[in-house]
Amino acid sequence: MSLTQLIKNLPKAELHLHIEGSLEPRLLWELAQKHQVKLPYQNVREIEQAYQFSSLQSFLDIYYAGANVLRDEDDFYQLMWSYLCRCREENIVHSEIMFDPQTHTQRDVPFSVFMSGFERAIRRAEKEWGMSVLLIMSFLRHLSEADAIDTLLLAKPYYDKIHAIGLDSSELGHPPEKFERVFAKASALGFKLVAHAGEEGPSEYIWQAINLLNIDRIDHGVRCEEDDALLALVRERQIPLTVCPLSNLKLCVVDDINQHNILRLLDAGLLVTVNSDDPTYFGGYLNRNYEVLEASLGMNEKQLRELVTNSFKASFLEEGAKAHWV
Ligand code: ES4
Ligand code: ZN
Repeated sequence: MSLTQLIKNLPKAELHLHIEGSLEPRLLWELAQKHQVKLPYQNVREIEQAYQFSSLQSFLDIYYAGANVLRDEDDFYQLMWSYLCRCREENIVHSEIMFDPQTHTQRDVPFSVFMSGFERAIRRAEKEWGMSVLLIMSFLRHLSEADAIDTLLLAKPYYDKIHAIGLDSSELGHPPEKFERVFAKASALGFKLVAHAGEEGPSEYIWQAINLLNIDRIDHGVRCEEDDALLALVRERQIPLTVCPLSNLKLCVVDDINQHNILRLLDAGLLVTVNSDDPTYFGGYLNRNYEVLEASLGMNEKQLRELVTNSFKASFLEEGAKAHWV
């Protein structure tokens, strides 16, 4: 069997996926028509052509503009349902999905609207093909910690639907230490913790995420290689890294995919995983991210199997459920 076929056939988990980043240009276009939202694009092709970025910020500007077409319960249902159907096609049996409540509450779209849309799609996928999903509520780090605390309070009626807390958006200038108190509160409430760190930000932000936020997993984290002591710690503690190769390429975190360090980190014994981040914006869902590793870095079958096993090991599934996959 070819490696491409094996990539498709192996049951996989995805641990780093922003649901707002799975909005397809076609759905974006249809929802803009439905709600009469004015877009700076004349058709779906122009939306696709706008997906050219040179930095995290240039991407985020388009990502937040795109999310503005999500208005009612059914919009959030369609968004989640499309991604879950894609999971079925790609043999992603478990996904830990991030959503950004502040992107919606800031526009006066309340928790009740997006949570019910998400839940309706998730329940259907669980029932129809046994898909397993956990939700990660992510705070926008360019906003204040007080805003994150307010958001944590607003989410109270939905705590049983949320498994973990995350931290995303513009990294530079917004270090993890800014969110120490809200992460401590979330931990006391029993949530697992993750944070984006060491994507565009320096390795110091990874130290802070580990030492000040007490995270269970790092999103991206590829810049841990710049600090030997940090690299050793991440390896010893087996702190998982959710790496997103096509995202790193599109946002110019690496100049060339041939230079990506994911297989080097894997071979050095770190618990690294492959993920798609914002698949419609970065040019590929999960399987495409694995395929790129084969095509550009010469990933072999052993490395592929390790990465896939890691995706379950690093998940927040209970040990019994994990044991089924690893
Ligand atoms: C994101 Cl790639 C990335 N980094 C930080 N925040 C994000 N939100 C959505 N995608
Ligand atoms: Zn991300």
